[in-house]
Amino acid sequence: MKPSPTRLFISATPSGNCYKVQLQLALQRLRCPVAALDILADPPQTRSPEFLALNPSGRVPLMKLADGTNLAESNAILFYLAAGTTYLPRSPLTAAQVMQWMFFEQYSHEPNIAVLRYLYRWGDLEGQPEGTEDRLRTRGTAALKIMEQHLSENAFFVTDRLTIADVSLFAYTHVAPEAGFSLSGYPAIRDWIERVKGTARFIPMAT
Ligand SMILES: N[C@@H](CCC(=O)N[C@@H](CS)C(=O)NCC(=O)O)C(=O)O
Repeated sequence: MKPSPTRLFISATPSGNCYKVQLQLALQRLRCPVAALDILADPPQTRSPEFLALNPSGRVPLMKLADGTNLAESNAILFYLAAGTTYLPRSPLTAAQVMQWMFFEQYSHEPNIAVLRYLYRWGDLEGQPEGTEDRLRTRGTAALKIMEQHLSENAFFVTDRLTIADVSLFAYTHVAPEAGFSLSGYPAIRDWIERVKGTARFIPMAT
């Protein structure tokens, strides 16, 4: 038996990393009380001594489990929730391919697209070191091209149905236009976004 989730700490500011977990909970019909922290406060509520005691990296999402475990990192939380379900296939190779895309999301996608979205919506884009926007846009575009190529031959990232690789990548891809990434040149990504949105029990991200 997996200890069940007892509390999910999220950001009050709409965050793809937090939304991934909320979407996965909804897909699996799991209920969990949510606590929203103000990450824009000075200092951010994620950096309070109380929260740092739960997650020393001072970031959300963070999921508390019934056995007292505090689980951090959005993709690790997805992995935990999905273990034993069709959202994380059992075959070692297929599971590794799910991981492959989730590491891609955290290394090549999220640090560029999510960071640029944050700077566009809430941050100080003008105050960033010269070349920041160009660098994030070039790398974010490279990630979108890799996704487009893969999705032009596959309905979902790993199997013929949605896995946590899709949930992970969906979070910041569908809001990439908020960071000035037009999806008009990415028809396969746009079709995939509609497929994910059409999944039973899908919930939208807060705006
Ligand atoms: N790699 C982490 C990134 C988490 C992250 O960057 N969280 C942001 C919100 S999206 C946060 O907590 N920011 C507040 C802070 O850094 O104090 C994950 O996937 O969970």
